[in-house]
Amino acid sequence: MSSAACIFCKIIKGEIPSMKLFENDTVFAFLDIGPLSKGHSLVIPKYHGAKLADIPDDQLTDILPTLKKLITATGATDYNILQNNGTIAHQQVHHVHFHMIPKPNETEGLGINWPAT
Ligand code: IU
Repeated sequence: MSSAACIFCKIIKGEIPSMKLFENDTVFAFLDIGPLSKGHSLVIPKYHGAKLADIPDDQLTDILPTLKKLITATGATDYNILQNNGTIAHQQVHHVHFHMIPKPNETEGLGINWPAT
């Protein structure tokens, strides 16, 4: 299921370009266009739904393993996983997405190393 008007569905379909990091049958991962830190990335289910409770269980199983891949790829040792649902909760894009936000070590910095080894 996808929504013609949804910007993240357009990113999944390649109609809008993105810095893609990973893709399989159910998930798509890419760099956030407005990063809060270097390596800030998003993991989204391909199934279109605005909030987590809208997504079938079998469309969510690859989300956490993909977040782990991004953590490994950035080399992040400290990071936040964030997932906003609803306008009051500061959700701006109404297609479920999980943020992976590295908290950089100021002396080392962070680079992206992809694919993860
Ligand atoms: P939020 O959880 O809905 O508040 O976060 C939306 C995120 O989507 C935000 O960090 C944006 O920078 C990001 N984003 C993006 O990466 N690419 C886009 O085309 C759009 C938003 I629109």
